[in-house]
Amino acid sequence: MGKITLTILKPDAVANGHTGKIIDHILQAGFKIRAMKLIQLDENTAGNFYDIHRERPFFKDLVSFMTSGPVVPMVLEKENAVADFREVIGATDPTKAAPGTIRNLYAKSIDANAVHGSDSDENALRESRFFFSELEEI
Ligand code: FUP
Repeated sequence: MGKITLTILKPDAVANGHTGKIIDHILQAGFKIRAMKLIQLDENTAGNFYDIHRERPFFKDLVSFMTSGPVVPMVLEKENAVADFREVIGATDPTKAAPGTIRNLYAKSIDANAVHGSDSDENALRESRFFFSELEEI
């Protein structure tokens, strides 16, 4: 069980002014913030982050959405971080996200779904290094 996961507060969450409430939700759920920044992704960076989805039909829309405004990537720390965080955010499609989850509370659609959460320890590490290469101990 890994201790870190990577989240991104997506452009919809930032644009709608939900960052404070979402960060509070994450802290209340027992996660510690190891790293955090606000950045504007360009097409190349967003495409590389979602490289695994490059051949999927929604890839172009995903990149265009993720570059539509600033995002807030964060490295979060907690025992069993990856699985616990996916519980906290809920299903990818907010209409299927359990009541009280971040996506249930703040997401509008499957693409504008407020937050990203790593899906494995391996990806948590890769994604954390992707955004925070300066954190050598991760
Ligand atoms: P998740 O792990 O819950 O973030 O979801 P995925 O890795 O399956 O998908 C990554 C992102 O692709 C989602 F956050 C939004 C986008 N996506 C779509 O736009 N349509 C889909 O059908 C599936 C994913």
